Amino acid sequence: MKKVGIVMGSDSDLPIIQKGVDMLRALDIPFEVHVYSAHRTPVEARDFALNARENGFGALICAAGMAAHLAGAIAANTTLPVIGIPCKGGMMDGLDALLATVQMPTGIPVATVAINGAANAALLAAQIIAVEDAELARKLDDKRKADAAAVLAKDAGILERL
Ligand code: RP5
Repeated sequence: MKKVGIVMGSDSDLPIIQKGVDMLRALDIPFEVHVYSAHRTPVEARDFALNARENGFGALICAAGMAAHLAGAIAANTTLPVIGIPCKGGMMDGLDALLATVQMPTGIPVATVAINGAANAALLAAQIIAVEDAELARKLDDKRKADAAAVLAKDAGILERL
């Protein structure tokens, strides 16, 4: 199976990506986690992106806050699908990172999830990998069913909680 790469701009982003790591582990998807900054380590970030396909990655997740250029900088150097997680924090509490991540120029797409949306980023990466992996697609179907059953169980019990 192809790996998912998670890159964060700083180790201070670690608590945010934890839910994504947990999701990939729950789905038995191989992954790597790296700290590369678009600004502080631009050469390492570029080299990671340039080599990602031949290194066995199928999708990349990039988490960064504030002037969040990491996902775009990675996407500029690979045609693998790149998913951006804008991280909460800074003066604008993540809105700055959301806009920096989502407003990509035509030709270099970044699939941007919600601020701190690491679980959805991992699920989207899983769905990308699952295009060519029937077993993983089945796990994702099972998860959808389990999630729906959990909501319906709450529906059945909601009156007792009022
Ligand atoms: C961004 O700046 C990082 O992704 C992080 O969200 C934010 C702050 O980084 P540190 O100053 O904590 O290293 O580049």
